[in-house]
Amino acid sequence: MAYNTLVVTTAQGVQTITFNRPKALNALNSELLNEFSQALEEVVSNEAVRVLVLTGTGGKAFVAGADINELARLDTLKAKVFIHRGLSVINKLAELPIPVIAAVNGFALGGGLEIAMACDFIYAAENASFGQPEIKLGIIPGYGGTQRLPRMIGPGAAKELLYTGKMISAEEARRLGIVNTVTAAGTLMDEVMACAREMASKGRVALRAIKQTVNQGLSVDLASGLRMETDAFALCFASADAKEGTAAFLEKRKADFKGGLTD
Ligand code: DAK
Repeated sequence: MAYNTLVVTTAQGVQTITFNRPKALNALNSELLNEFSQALEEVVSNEAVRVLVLTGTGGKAFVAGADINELARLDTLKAKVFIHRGLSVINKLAELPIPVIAAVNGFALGGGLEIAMACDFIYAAENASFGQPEIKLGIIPGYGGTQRLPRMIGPGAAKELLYTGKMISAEEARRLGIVNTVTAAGTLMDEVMACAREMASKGRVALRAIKQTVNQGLSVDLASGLRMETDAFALCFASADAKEGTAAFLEKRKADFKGGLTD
């Protein structure tokens, strides 16, 4: 499907969705949110996609937040619709059954950082910058920033960013634990793709089980999380990929995971 505000490409099991409103630094307007929601639906229904990568068009921005032109026109009732639409997209992203990497190539501000944090992890170009500037607009984050950021970096560091709205560099974001890897600007996508292809070559059922167990385990006590792990571990043995992985080891060959969801 063709989109106005996104570019979608797929190669070797890795789909890349590029936010594409360069004149507005890829800010999130209603059209982009609607198209992103549709693109995520298509990812869920396409078994050939094993890993998703999100990035922004141009060298300047991943996503510079919600579109402030639209924000300025909100009243309370319109804000409710805006909240509902935005949250359902972020939840859909966070709950995708495949790994998602945010390749942050520039500004990741406000809703842009919130999208990146809803991915499984973040790679950033050295020129990228991060922040939750909502406080400067007299509002607060609405796509999970008050919840995901403290869970990621602890309440003290998160509150400082949330209360001041200041921007931090890619290197500072790595030091705080927001970003896994910082790359040279020109090599970001190569490094992200190498990581994505590595994951895409693994068993789909096991990847899904790890993602769900880690994510759900973070909001329960350790004993409950360990029980989830036990169930997910057992479930993996229903997959052809588990048989292939163990057989390949014993036969001293490289595993060829097909990624099927059933035996
Ligand atoms: N919205 C609309 N246009 C934007 C934009 C944005 N967020 N960010 C940049 N642009 C536009 C600029 O207006 C400019 O357009 P023209 O003037 O050329 O037409 C163009 O992009 C280039 O920007 P600059 O000229 O400003 O470029 P600079 O390099 O000088 O500065 C910057 C880059 C990223 C530092 C600056 O553009 C900036 O501060 N942008 C705004 C960042 C920001 O505050 N983002 C919004 C955060 S608030 C909600 C859920 C979520 C949210 C809200 C509600 N609910 C559930 C209700 C989310 C809120 C946010 O994300």
